[in-house]
Amino acid sequence: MADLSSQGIGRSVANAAAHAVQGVKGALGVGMTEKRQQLNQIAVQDNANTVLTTSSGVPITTVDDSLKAGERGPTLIEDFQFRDRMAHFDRERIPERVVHARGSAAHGYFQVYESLSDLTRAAPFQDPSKKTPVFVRLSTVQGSKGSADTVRDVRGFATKFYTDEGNWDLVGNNIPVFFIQDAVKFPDLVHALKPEPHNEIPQGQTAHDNFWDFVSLLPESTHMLMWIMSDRTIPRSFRMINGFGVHTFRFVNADGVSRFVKFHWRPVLGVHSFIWDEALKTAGRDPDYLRRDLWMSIEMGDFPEWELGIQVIEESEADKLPFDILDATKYIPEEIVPIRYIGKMTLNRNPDEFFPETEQAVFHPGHLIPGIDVSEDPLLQGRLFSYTDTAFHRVGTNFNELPINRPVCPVHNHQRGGFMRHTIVKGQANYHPNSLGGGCPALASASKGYVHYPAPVIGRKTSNRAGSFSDHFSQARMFYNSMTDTEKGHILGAFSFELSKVSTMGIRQRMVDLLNKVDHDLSVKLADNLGVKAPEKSEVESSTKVLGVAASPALSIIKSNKYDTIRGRMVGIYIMPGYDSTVSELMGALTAAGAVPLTLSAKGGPVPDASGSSTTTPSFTFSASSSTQFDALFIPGGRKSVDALLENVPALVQIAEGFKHLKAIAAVNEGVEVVQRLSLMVKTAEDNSVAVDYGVITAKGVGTGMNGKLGKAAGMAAGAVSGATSKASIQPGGNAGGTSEWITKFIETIAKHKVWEREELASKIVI
Ligand code: HDE
Repeated sequence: MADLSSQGIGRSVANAAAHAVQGVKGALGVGMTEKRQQLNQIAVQDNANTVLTTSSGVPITTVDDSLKAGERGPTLIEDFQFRDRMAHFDRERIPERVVHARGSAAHGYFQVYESLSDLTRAAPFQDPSKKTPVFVRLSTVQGSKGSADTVRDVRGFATKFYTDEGNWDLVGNNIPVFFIQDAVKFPDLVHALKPEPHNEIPQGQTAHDNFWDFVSLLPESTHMLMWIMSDRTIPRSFRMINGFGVHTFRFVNADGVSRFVKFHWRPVLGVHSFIWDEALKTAGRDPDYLRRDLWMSIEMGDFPEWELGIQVIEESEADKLPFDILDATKYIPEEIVPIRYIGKMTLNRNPDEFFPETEQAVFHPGHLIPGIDVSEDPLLQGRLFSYTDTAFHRVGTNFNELPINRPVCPVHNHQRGGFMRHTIVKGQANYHPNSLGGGCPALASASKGYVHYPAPVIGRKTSNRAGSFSDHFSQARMFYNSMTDTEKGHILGAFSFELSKVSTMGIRQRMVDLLNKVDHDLSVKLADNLGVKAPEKSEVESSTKVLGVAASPALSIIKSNKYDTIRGRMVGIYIMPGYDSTVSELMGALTAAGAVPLTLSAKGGPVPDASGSSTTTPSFTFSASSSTQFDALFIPGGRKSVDALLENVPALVQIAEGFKHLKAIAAVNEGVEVVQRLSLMVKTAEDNSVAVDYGVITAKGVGTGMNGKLGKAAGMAAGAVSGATSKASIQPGGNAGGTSEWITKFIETIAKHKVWEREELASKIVI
């Protein structure tokens, strides 16, 4: 969504200016995190005003022809420049990650709200004035490195905290539970969900026989299946996903007191998802959609933010829970242990280069720091081996020396050698204890160094699984019961889509029978959709609660969101020559509210407005764009513009599709005819009135008559005055005579993300 309009250019100019300021501040290291300063010192180089050289530094005079014996003779092996270029090129690719191969990342910082020293001695949680540098990689799980972004899949949410006491990696997902309870099963899980071994199909999805064969035989995966069939696996933006540590970890304070802790990331913009048809279409139209959205928001200075939440459980209390805190298929409802939000993370810088930063980044749940320890969760335990093991294979023995993985604090140890070793350690003593090195590096004191929490270990060697890991359905039921009817409909739709792609009917039947243990009604409807036998109602079904909690509203995206901002929302404005002044008024108000207005038209180049006194250069043309790029759509007035729009099928299809995808739509003055032309079956405004019907805002007799910059300024000013449009939060009904009523209604509807009550009506729109 590179924004090529004048606004966009304006923004990039402002941005270039910001970058220039950043550059100066950078040179002076002002406002830079230690990590950025370190990267600038040890790795980042700028090729501007430089001479081309070989990798051994020899200035190169030509790169167009190899050295040959005669102009038409054979290439000479002595052409070291040829060999230098070709040999390195031949080895550019490293193995992709065995899972989570497709990902995007950004730099930023974390800041705690107040010291947590009573709970933990971990460095990021001590000093509220301290900005701890972070690097965050967001990924899908199943697809290969080049797969599409908006597939239905779990999202990885891996955060590397560069602290003064070493790197801490919180390597989580956007789903708080997992498929399996013990890591030993991970290779089977990944083989089942990945493309099938005989034909390497499908890419980037679980809708195939192997996956459903595996999970339908593995009741412990039922809770996770409910989560992945919910809208959480089709996110609208990486900026709008939760993050969860999944496992139970330990917080250990300076007195060595340990408490169990679960980690949560809550996006400031709220959790928002596509609807399935939108995600499918976007995967085809723009495989880089989520990567581009993250990149552009940061380039535009609209920095994504998450609050970090913790659920703390006294070790003595853990056994009172009706499920095992070491079982990663279980979630602790907020009703039982509230989430305390303790700090905020802001991502404010894109990588300078993808490969050395994002591709070579190694996240490892075993990268722990004093004050944070693991639990005996058997899923986590296995991960403590796998991540470094796979990094040695994928990146190399000395991966932690690579700039992106290197801690910002000093590293001193007796590790030596290994491929591509960077560090040169002076002195002869490369062992501990030593006297020839003055006993250095010396051991840290218990108060300074890492001390594993001496958790009691009870029992004999066994591969038996604890009985407390057994209940696979209560939480799956609690999750389903926490959904709104709209969300339940989406879960049924997702199971139906996925299992209708499973050719083995026995697997379909098995899944229906398994889900009968979660919700009878769901399994009966699914059986009907899949053409298999509907199961009998099973006994356990309706009763069980989780410690008295039958449903947790926090699990429902629709129930738990605040809908108080349109920050970072993309609004498509459909103009043709002759559009009226409502365009600038709306653009001003949207910009004031932190949204991104983007114009599109039939052709590129400046488009004159009705007064002919000002023009707008569209960001996109109708044929090179789609409504799936936008969160909301606007059709302005202007006789000539609307007459042309009514004849422009690509534009009409986009608007109808936006209606089908439950987006807020506004149309004013003559623009209302477009809504009527598309027979969207909604009530529209009479003369000099505003109407809102199924999230379609129409108005007649509106517009300041002021075009161009003046009109926009008026819109921004009005917006700021009425408070109906502020970056912080939208004041429903706020319209103290500032912003036009239709704009306020439009913005309130955009803030709702989707017009869920339109779902039934929209399903009748044929496009
Ligand atoms: Fe991973 N996981 N995983 N995983 N995982 C990897 O490490 C593994 C699990 C997660 O952006 C791999 O560097 C095992 C749960 C993320 O670079 C590998 C088990 C959760 C990422 C690996 C799990 C995750 C990975 C592959 C079962 C959520 C991407 C490439 C026990 C809490 C990190 C790599 C990045 C990556 C192993 C289960 C999250 C193979 C053995 C549960 C976010 O090491």
